Amino acid sequence: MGAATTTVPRAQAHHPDPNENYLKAERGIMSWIYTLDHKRIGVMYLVSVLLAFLIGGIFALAVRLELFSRGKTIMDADAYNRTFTLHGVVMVFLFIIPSVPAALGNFILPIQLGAKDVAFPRLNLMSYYIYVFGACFALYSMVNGAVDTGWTFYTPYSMRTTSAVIPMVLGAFIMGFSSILTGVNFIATVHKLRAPGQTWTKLPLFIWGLYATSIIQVLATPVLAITLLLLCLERFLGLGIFDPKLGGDPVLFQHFFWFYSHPAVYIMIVPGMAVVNEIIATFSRRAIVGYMFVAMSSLALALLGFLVWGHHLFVSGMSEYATMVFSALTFLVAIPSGVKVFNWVATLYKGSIRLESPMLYALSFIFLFTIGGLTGLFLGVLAIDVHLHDTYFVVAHFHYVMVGGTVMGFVGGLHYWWPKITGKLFNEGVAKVAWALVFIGFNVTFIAQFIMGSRGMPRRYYDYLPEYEIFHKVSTIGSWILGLGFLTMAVMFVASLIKGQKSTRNPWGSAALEWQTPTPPPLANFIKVPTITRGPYDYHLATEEELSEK
Ligand code: HEM
Ligand SMILES: [Cu+2]
Repeated sequence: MGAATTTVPRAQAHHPDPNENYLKAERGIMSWIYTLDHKRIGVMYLVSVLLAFLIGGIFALAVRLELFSRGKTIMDADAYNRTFTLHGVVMVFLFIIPSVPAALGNFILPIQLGAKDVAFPRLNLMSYYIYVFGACFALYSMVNGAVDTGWTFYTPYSMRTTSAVIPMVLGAFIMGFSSILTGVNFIATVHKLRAPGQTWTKLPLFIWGLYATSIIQVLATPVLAITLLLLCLERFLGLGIFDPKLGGDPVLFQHFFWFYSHPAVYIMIVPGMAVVNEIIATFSRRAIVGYMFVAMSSLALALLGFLVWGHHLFVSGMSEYATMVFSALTFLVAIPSGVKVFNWVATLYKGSIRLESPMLYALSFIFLFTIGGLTGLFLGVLAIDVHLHDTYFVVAHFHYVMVGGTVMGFVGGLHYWWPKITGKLFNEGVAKVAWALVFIGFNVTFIAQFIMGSRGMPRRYYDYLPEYEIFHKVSTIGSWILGLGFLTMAVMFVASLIKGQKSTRNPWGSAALEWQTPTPPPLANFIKVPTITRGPYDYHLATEEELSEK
């Protein structure tokens, strides 16, 4: 069994050479549109999520610019509500959820397994087009008045507003299917297409992370789908589900929404953690300490993530008993998160560390995610959350996890696998400058928000009291540094595509399987189906030739 029996159902009419570089094996736009190659689908996702990141980033800069001074700066209150909502919706549904799994995961997962493709290549392509279809609904909403409810679509306001809620909700509904199908595909692939010798205990931790993520995607996303469908039904048919005026219960919406969306925050962070494992192993030239604990902590996060949604509703009107249970359960999720952080730090200890750009992002992840996670514990304390709920403290908390965590992991992974994907090297000096700008800009933006949040600045407000002005100013200036960092990075990657040096097979000298096949990989991923005899981080077992950077 295993990769040996993988079928590669490609356009059979003209047989492209499976040993040819995947970028060159077939040519022309049609060869991309109809491709069943997971690598090309990964690249198409990558282009799409980067575009979404750009759009979401422009909205973010606009929100920050508006808040630079009190009163009106560049837009009125109504436009402001729409802008921060669009920022949230685009970043969550169009960018961060598909970023690591669908873009990087699609490309890397089958190669790391030693497989020729994912289990269901046609389903994979369909997932991509479902994502695009859903994104079109979101775009339609944006140009038709957009949404002003916040990305959480809370009822009863989302029932009553005249903004274009329905197309946006349908867009999120449709994109959910893409997420579910990718999850199903990855689970089947990990079970069925491991190369000979690729046992569960030899799987790269990136795969364990994506496997855990897939489970959440399959189990949690349908709940969001039903919830959004109920919202549409209530709006169209006037059924009283969430709107108290019709006899519904708005808190029910919050329960449904967070029953998906708390697990969804693990759909966002676990893949980021998964990337970090690969980078840390390569750039400390060492096996990850406590491999099995790190692997199982991903599954633990996937399961525990389902038990804590109530911490978003501490002040929404739940029984006191329920709030205590949810608070206690919330502390439990810190354990598997802590396991990862401790094991990474232990891996770094006595490792031969090289501070190249992917590693800088991985280290930033550890540092920033720790701040994000620990402030989550503050919020999980009932008495403290009463004060901090719906303040900028929460905004800073989740940006430390989603940007400081997931985005750092994604961007680190993008640097790490960029030569594998494109076959080109990038300018490491410029990459380091971009990293420094991103790191400084991010902290300046959000530390200011922690402080003003703890002093009571509410989130989602258009205007503020004079005592908050200095923090808003600092935060906005931070956002410009951050934006400049990403701009520098974008220029660096485009320059690499145009005139980058050709990459060798294994530019980072990694022992992992994806670096053992040619760069860029051949259409069938490997010239010959690999037989796995050692783990991905077994530097002591890897041969000189395998680790060679030439
Ligand atoms: C150590 C783990 C974590 C703990 C203990 C934790 C705890 C919390 C708590 C208690 C809240 C509610 C605060 C309030 O609204 O008053 C919250 C909000 C939030 N958290 Fe976390 N969290 C953790 C990890 C994460 C991760 C991994 C992500 C995303 C990748 C995340 C994203 C968010 C978001 C988006 C919100 C705010 C949602 C909203 O109101 O719009 N959190 N967190
Ligand atoms: Cu949560």
